[in-house]
Amino acid sequence: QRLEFDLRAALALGEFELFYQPQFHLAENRLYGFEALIRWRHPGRGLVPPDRFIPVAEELGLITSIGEWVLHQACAEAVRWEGELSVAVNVAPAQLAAGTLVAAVRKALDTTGLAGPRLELEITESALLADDGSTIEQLTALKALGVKVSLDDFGTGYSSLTQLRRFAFDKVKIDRSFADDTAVVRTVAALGASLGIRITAEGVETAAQMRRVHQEGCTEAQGYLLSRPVPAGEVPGLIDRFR
Ligand code: G
Ligand code: G
Ligand code: MN
Ligand code: NA
Repeated sequence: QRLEFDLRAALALGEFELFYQPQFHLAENRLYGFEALIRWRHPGRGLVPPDRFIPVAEELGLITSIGEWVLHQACAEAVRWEGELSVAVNVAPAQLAAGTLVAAVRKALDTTGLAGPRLELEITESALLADDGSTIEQLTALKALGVKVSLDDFGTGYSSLTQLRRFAFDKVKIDRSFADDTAVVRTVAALGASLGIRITAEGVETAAQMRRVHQEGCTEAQGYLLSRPVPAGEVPGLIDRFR
């Protein structure tokens, strides 16, 4: 109850912030961008993780306005990073269902000056399941802006392969629950290679996993081994560390 009440005010009070986790290009052996991950800095509760409040925000109908804040904030912070690093933003299914995502992305790019190709949107397949055609249409319009579209948490749903045929995703992110499953990593990497889709291994926590996902053909990796998500202020230091 109390959480719901506070959540309604959080945006106006400026209590949200973005943490960033590095995304690493394996073949080129370099940092290429960061995934933005929202946190709620609540005065009494401390740092609230998204799993605690995103579902509530969805129920309360707050997710589109929070999502628009995330888009703007991520683009505004990324445009100041050194190099042409990309920023990946998670998009809730409700943002696509609302039909306002394309306008929100265009506005974020226009007001911050971030180039479209530096923005990646991470979509889960649940966003595509309910699609009446309008989701694919929006994703197509986003690609026309140069924005990249990734299929997130790949393998956890029950129709992942079907979703790959419905839209030309730029990237597939293998869910972190498969980080140790060589057969799955190898098969999805091979699928990506034959379809010309970049494949990210998520949840890479050990050097052995990193070697394996590289060897099996993933193009990119993300996980605690490289870095946990860090506050925006620590991003420049991380960029230096990866140079
Ligand atoms: O940040 P963490 O690793 O705890 O993220 C937990 C979950 O919350 C992940 O599924 C992630 O995709 C989701 N998440 C993080 N930030 C955002 C955001 O800005 N918008 C939406 N819709 N989901 C997010
Ligand atoms: O659903 P999505 O892939 O957007 O979620 C990202 C989530 O994964 C965030 O909660 C992030 O903190 C978490 N995460 C990122 N790297 C690792 C990792 O190496 N191990 C684990 N257990 N979680 C990770
Ligand atoms: Mn994600
Ligand atoms: Na994911």
